[in-house]
Amino acid sequence: MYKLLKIGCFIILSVTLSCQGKKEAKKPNVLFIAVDDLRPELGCYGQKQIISPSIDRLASGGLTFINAYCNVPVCGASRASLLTGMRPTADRFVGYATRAEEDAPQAVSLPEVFRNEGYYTISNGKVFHHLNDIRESWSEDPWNPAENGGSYLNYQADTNLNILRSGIKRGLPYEAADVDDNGYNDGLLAEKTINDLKRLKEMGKPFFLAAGFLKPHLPFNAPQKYWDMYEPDEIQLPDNYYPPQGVPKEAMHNFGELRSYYGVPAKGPVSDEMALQLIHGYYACVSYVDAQIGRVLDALDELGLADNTIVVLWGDHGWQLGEHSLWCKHANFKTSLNSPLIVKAPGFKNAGETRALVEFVDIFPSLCELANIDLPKQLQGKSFVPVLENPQRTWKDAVYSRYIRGESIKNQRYLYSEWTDENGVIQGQMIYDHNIDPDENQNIISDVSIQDTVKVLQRKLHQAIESRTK
Ligand SMILES: [Ca+2]
Repeated sequence: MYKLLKIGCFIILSVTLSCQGKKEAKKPNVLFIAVDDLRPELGCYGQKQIISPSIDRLASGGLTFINAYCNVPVCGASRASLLTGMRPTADRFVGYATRAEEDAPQAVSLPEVFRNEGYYTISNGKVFHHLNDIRESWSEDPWNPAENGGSYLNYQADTNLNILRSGIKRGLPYEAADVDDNGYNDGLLAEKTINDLKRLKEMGKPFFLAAGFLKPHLPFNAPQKYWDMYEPDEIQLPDNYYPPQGVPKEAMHNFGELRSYYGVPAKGPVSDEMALQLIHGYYACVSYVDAQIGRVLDALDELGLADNTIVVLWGDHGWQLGEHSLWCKHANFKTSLNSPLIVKAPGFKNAGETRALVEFVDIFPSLCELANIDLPKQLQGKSFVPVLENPQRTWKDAVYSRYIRGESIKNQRYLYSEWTDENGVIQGQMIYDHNIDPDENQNIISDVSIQDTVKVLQRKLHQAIESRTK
């Protein structure tokens, strides 16, 4: 009798343990890859000139969102919005140096939600703009090679180091140094992330591992070999190296960020020679960072973690590489707002691309749904998991972005933006028809035939602005 009882207890205990084991095993890990200033100029976005085999490989096993829009086209604000799942307003998530914990003190962050569910959470590189923002998000101190003993400028060439030492200005906005991958920050970041993957595997807990790569943010510094991947003769200025016809002045800017570097004039256009070097340098940085991402993805495979890990890769906003005669981000054009987003999740075999409109506030609820985690109250986006299930399905009819006073609404066909003064009086408007003008060269706001469309978009935009103030 005692023996039977003992066997019975053993069976019950075994079943309980194995169920717990199963439940633990089902919790997917998250590899959360942010890439600073990466625009969707990648092979998997149909761009032929760029060399991005690692990101393309990730995309081939996941879903590429062709129409992903950031909610605010500047680093700190975009990240704070994405990581809290809340939209920017006139008072919240405005500039590059946004602190999420100051602008949204009530918010629980995306990694914090996972940490509260028993995940081990790690932040490497640039995830929040400030390393210690919402510190309770992370199981251990966040680490960034640019801050832990390094620098964001990260120059290695004497020319630039000498300019920097002179104290006149930063160095040039680019450099090609004869160093190996770990000679710049992102190589070190890949190495730390790979070591963390090994450590996390040993630990055996579900994890949320964030790797925030620092390139292709200015300055465009990359090892020489990545510059050598591109023939200088094949680098060209964009077809629309001029402002759109009929553009309101509010839409344009002076690309002050670029002007803080040596050799860039205080006003007016950069020389064509520098423009081509900038494009070449951006490409070199994309290929450099792509190779570092490849190292991390290889490690994920080799450690046998890939099958149970959600991989999400995003660039925090777009970038003008001369389009509209602009450089940098900070604008309401598609070139600043349309951003890369690739998601590979266990159990979803629909590799390919989707044209569904999604926005960065949707990432938070999507990752929660994929990991079966309850949503915190503050979220203002919508999970796009149904799009992972069926990439062709009808989805959001519009997405929204804002920058300073410019408010934008994008539907499948149009991108409409408006700027108002303190009293709500409209100062500038622009609308582009992406069906016939995907590069946004002609603002058609004055066309008689577009006025009804503008009214509809305006009404939706104003309703959205009112609803996001919480
Ligand atoms: Ca950025």
